[in-house]
Amino acid sequence: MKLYGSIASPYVARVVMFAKIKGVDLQPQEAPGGGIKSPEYLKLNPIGKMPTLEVNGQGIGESAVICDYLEDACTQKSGLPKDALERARSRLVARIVDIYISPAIGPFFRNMNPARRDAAVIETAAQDLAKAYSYAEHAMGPGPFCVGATPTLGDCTLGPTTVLVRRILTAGAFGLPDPIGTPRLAAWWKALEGHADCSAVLTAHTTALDAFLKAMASKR
Ligand SMILES: N[C@@H](CCC(=O)N[C@@H](CS)C(=O)NCC(=O)O)C(=O)O
Repeated sequence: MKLYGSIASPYVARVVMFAKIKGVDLQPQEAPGGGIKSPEYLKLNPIGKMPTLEVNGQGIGESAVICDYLEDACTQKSGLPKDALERARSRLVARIVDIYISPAIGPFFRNMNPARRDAAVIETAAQDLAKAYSYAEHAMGPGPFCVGATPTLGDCTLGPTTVLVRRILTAGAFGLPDPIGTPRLAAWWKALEGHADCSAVLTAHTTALDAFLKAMASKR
């Protein structure tokens, strides 16, 4: 089993963290052919995005599906809560990240340059993002993690995305309010940072993301 992509990507970091809480050490490596647009990589994953998991020569794309695969294939330790309703909550947090939080981040990336920034677009995206975080908070169960006393899929999905939001939109050029400003989300973040496996992945993700942002800024 090989995972392709960079830990700077929140989607790759999600898979690495999910594998880790399941007791599977899955370190991302450079895409075959030297990049995610190479013919070798596109053969495994024609979407041309990271991550891709290679299993027996076959490629599995999309981080959510890779996590599903790991949950099905690596059964020694589950990455989801035991109770069905709690499992649904954990999955719901992950889904909210994919269909509400991540799309609200896109406009910020397209408006990084202050000189060419569309203020109305940013205003709408900021409102969408705040709403999306309130949906995630509503989906959470009793904590301190998304659901219960140990990290599960929801944490692995929301965690790296929150690093990105805090790095670029809160501490970065946009000055948005901290997405973890409510007591429940602040307690969730503290739990994540205090968990050895989660915090190791968050640190690796943050370091790689900072290097990526620095390289991007020097190109502008
Ligand atoms: N829905 C995909 C999104 C993956 C994604 O957007 N990855 C970005 C890196 S953060 C990427 O590969 N971008 C390259 C591109 O779009 O060309 C997933 O969950 O895996």
